[in-house]
Amino acid sequence: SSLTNPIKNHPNDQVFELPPLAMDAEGLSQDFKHYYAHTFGRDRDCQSAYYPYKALAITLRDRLMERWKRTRQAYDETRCKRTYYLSLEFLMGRALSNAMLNLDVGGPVEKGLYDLGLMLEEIASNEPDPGLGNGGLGRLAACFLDSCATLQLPVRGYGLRYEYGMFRQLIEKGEQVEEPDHWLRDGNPWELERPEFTQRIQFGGRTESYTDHAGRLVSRWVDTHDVLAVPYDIPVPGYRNDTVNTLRLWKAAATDEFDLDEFNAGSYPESVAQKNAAEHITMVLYPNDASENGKELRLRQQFFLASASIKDVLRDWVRLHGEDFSRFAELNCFQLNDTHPAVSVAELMRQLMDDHGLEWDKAWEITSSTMAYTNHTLLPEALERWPVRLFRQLLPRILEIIFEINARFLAEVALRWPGDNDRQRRMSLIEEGYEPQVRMAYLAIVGSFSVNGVAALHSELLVEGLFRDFHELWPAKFNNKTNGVTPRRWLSLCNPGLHELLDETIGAGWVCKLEELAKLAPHADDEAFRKRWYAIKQDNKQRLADVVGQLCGVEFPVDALFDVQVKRIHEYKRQLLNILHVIHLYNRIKRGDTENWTPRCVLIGGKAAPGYVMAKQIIHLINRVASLVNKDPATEGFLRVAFIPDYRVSLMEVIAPGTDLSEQISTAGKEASGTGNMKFMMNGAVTIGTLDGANIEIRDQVGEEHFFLFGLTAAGVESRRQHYDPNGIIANDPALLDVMNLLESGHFNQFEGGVFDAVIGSIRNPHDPWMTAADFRSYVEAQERAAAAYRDRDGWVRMSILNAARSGHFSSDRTIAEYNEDIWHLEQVAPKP
Ligand code: B1H
Repeated sequence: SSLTNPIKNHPNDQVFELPPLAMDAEGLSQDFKHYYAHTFGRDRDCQSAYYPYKALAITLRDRLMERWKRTRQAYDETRCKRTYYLSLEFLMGRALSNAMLNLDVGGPVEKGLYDLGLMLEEIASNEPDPGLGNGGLGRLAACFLDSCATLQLPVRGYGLRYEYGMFRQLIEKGEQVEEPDHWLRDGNPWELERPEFTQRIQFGGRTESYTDHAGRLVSRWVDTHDVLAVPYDIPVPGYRNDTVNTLRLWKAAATDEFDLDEFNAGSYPESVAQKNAAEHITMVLYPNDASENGKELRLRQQFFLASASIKDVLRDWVRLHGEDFSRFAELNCFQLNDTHPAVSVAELMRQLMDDHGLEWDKAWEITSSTMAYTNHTLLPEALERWPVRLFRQLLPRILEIIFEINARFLAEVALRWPGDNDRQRRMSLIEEGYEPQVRMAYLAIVGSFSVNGVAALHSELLVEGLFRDFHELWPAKFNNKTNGVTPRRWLSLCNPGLHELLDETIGAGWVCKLEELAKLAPHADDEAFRKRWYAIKQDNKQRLADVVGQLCGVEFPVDALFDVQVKRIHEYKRQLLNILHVIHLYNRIKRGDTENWTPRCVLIGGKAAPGYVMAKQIIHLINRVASLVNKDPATEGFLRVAFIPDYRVSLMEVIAPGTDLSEQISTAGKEASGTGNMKFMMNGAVTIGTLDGANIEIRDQVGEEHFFLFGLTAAGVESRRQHYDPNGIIANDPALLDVMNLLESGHFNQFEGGVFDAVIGSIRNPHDPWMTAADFRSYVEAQERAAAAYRDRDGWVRMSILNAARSGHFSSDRTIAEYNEDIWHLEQVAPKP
């Protein structure tokens, strides 16, 4: 198409040199009016709130655009080393306020709009919240891109431009209902289509061997059904530093070729309609968090991302360095966000050999020194395995390469442990059996020079358990990178009240040097400071209470303890334990056991994967408990419970600042890290939690006296398994017995016989992997300590201040600095002024 035709008469670059755009209120509002009236052709009669948003977005995008080009030029001209963050998910959240913060134009924009009689906040609320991710893993990718741009590291994100992101969650009669999220319907002002960088991706077909011009017998992939990959670039601005990095998202498009046989048979419409199938690849995000589903379309998505991104990188390499790949590994690194893009290992081999003529050893040398893999979970249900049969059908050339990698790898294992056939079987990239499978995590480990977990405990458990054999073979490959979150979105943007107090108290340096929050600690002893801290928290709680009122129809009084658990719904995260505690509190109220009571508002939110029946039942139960508790007059002034629908990034921006008590109560050893725990801590919430994931490091930082710890340790969980007796525990704990009796009496499902049998039954199951009953007693006691602590306002506010003060370690700037120091080795590159 003309979009992809190369230009012959290249205009002089100076033609496109433009003076910098105005950053003051007047200049910004001038542009805003121009886009609103001239570009979008709206006037005061337009009733849609969307156009003012769009005009403002384009106004800001122009300012990013200038800096974007200078950043690209700086990277090109310095020939610097680069890293590519490959991920099936990027949960970016809203871009507008982030762009304003990073460009430092918040004040002028607000004033410019105000002078036009417009309210910035109302306009900004019209931006859809792009949900191109499930949860922690996708949001981590977004925080990482933010930190890379802020640290001026040449890192580019590669992902998929899903037409439909994470489903919208409605609650009907207490149950989750999914609605498609067509987030692109009104266009996306933040993306820039780049059809000139379209790539052609192969699927299907077969391999054949032939003799190349050098007389070597080689393999090639033929008779393929190709799909085009069209890139859309999203700007990723750094914090006030003129760097704008790129997130490149691929959209699938049909080629303009016809199936000639069908065409000639006269089935023209059928032949055109077939093109549709190609475009399905990037239609929808798979809504599973921490579990795989093994669908063919998902493998297509994975290969589509891997192939398009690697082709893009190699084309750029050839543009700058020609066909000489000898320095490629020195100047490039791919970071694999879990095993979802792990097929990249084989695909880079394929492109180096089949498209660029390298021999195996050279290609392997390059591949295995450019790939790095991050593992995000130990849960067996999340470990990706693809049937060999599916690979053979969809990616025959890739399968050939995986077999060859495996043969060479197993030879290495045999050399190190001669005759240890069991070990070879354990470590093989292919799991044998009725339906042989490719183990994607093993492919990622064998093909990478670095393998990391996402919190200290998680990384330890990886090398002691799942990856033990590989650790024995290559101990130096394995490392830890404890997760972090960006303080720009998760403090500066979402908590303006606290932001202002911090600037005034310790200066503005904390935004990029979050360790400086430590300077807050002495102020915890200052009564006047505590008063201001408390006032800000109460304002934020009111803001949250307003949202809960609107979305749940439940009134949250702000003098109560706000107790919050928001995250994907999963058995291992134990929302069920939370609700057992709520029922226990309800029982206490009913029996009049309310002396020295701390009023409490419990908020729970999160999506269940649509096919995860148990998770959906848990949501149903939470809603039933909430409505019963809230409408019982006995609970007035003591307890309120709400389930907040459609939990997402923009809601967390209101929830984290308004929370007193952060629930991080997973079964120890199961939550790889958690990142919500860090967002709460930064905003001055105190954690009630188990010794799991990054909770352990949070507690180390803040001190045990400022953290409500409960529950078995990871080792304790494993040793208890053999003789776990939940029924004995229930029988011997009157409080838990009361809770179970109320649940089992059908009190929460009158006229809906049996709907909660599976959830309730799981608690009594001696094989319950999540051991909910085992931790109940200790959880209730920790909750009692938290409630008592909250009654001592000064003590609580001190604790809140110290939590924020010691959260500096959990900035993703620290995490990314470690990735760079230990894995990427990138130089900082600043754009020229
Ligand atoms: C995490 C996932 C995940 N771990 C499969 N694994 C998916 C697995 O679509 N899929 O197939 C999607 C997501 N997500 C989370 O990663 C961990 O559970 C958190 O503990 C961790 O904080 C987060 C970021 O490292």
